[in-house]
Amino acid sequence: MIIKTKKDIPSSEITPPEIFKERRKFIQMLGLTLAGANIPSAFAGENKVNFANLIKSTTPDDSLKPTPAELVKNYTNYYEFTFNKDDATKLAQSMVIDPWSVEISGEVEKPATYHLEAILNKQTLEERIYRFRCVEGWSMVVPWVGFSLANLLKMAKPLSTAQFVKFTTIQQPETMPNQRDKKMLDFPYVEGLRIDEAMHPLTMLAVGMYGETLPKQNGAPLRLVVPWKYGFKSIKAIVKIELLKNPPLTTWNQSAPQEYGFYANVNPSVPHPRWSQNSERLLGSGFFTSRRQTELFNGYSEQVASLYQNMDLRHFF
Ligand SMILES: Nc1nc2c(c(=O)[nH]1)N[C@H]1C(S)=C(S)[C@@H](COP(=O)(O)O)O[C@H]1N2
Ligand SMILES: [Mo]
Repeated sequence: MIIKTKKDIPSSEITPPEIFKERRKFIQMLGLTLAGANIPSAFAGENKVNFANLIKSTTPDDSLKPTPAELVKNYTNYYEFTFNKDDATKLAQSMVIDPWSVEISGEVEKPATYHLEAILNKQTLEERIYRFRCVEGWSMVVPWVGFSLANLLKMAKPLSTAQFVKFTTIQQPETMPNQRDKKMLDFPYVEGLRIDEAMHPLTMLAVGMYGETLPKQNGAPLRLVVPWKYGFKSIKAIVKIELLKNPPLTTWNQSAPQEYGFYANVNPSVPHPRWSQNSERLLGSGFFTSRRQTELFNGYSEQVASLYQNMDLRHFF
């Protein structure tokens, strides 16, 4: 079992019963046992309540109803395996994700390679319900479980020269057919953020969703989630995080620079060269339901617009 939790919060008294129950369920799903009355602290807690409130106050309530889990688990983009959204669920099951470690290097005081357990032992997991908008024009609402990327980056002590963060997906050609055949994209899959985007409190690393360990097809055991950017920025199965002076070359930007920018902020007024980004099909909303209007920054303007104050978003796409 790859996911361990801290065992140092003494009693259930401080936790509202609902959350305690969910936490118990989550821990059981991870195959962990509760030692006596001790509650491992790595799930939910106060953060979950507070964070959910924060998000709900800035997005319409009805649209934050989570998309049915079965849809999210069976309609995935994972190009290392397939270009077909229905097939990754099955194909990704051959991935080997235990043991798992993540290298953090570059412009940091303390470069290190951490076992995933060591990372999680230092984190309090939170559930965060985020909108997720793919550049192809579909969207979903997902209750992710994870922690702020900033928490992990701080462990490595970034130097003042660290201006960008580069993320790399695992190379596992034995289980990933399109890596073997070198099809369509240059692998490994690489993504990147500016340092202030990476440190933003909305930016998270997810290890679970819907109160369960992250399914392999959704990016297990560790993926990025950046809710105000198009889905391709939310890179799966991360094994390397590098802090850099200069912007990294990212997979989609490199393969089609005129179609996929480095920033890739959700923006209904900047069309993809081949289709409008004005609206989206919310998964599970039904055949006869009209498409929903896509929002600037995917609805997170209040939290992130200040990051782009001096940029013309029509050009930096
Ligand atoms: N390594 C890797 N990460 C990836 C992808 C991929 O093909 N490989 N697809 C991206 C795209 S295009 C989207 S929309 C989201 C989809 O996440 P989901 O399949 O969990 O819905 O993952 C992103 N992260
Ligand atoms: Mo996507």
